[in-house]
Amino acid sequence: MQFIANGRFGGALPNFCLGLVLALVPLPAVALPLLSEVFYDAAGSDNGLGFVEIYGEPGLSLAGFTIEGVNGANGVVTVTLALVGTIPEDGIFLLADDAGDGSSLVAGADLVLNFDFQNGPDGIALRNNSAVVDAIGYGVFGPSEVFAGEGAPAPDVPAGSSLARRFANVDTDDNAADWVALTTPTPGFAPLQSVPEPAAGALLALGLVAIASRARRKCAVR
Ligand SMILES: [Ca+2]
Ligand SMILES: [Ca+2]
Ligand SMILES: [Ca+2]
Ligand SMILES: [Ca+2]
Repeated sequence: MQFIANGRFGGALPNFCLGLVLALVPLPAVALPLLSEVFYDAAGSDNGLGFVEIYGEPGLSLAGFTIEGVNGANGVVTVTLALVGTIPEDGIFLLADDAGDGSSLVAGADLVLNFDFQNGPDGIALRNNSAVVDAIGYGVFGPSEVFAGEGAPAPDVPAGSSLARRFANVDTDDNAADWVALTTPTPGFAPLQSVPEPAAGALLALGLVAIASRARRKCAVR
């Protein structure tokens, strides 16, 4: 921010003014697709009950995308699942575990493959070819263990509970902040954070511009 150093403020911009400048910078759009829920430990046997939800732009082809299980004990990838198909109209793609006969006990699956993610500390990653697009690590990781998630780990949840993103369209790249335990898993459904209506957004922007112009006058007086 060259103008701060060379501008008429003659050095540091007062924090108050800097805050307003930052407030006027639009927030970046969240990069999709994202993992939106994982269910790795059903009560009793997990077979046919595990699932991974992916939230994305409807119509996006998942060719080249994979889901990986990462062992928290040593970082070794325990399973790689190649995704097939496209994100459906509702934005939620549901990958469910094969019960052994090609079907799953999870209703509404978009894709059935065979997997059984481990209980924590462990990790699940969404990749697009070699790039990690999104990842979650859950549980308490010891010093010699490998956290393959983002930020700080999400908690390990008891059998029967899932881990879900608070809002499927919000990703701060901190698993501890973004994910919560659900005592009742919700395969195929996810809450979204609403974006302001264009009218409300415009009013908000106008309000910020008015505040900023007042602040600019105030800051320039110094
Ligand atoms: Ca279980
Ligand atoms: Ca299975
Ligand atoms: Ca992320
Ligand atoms: Ca869900």
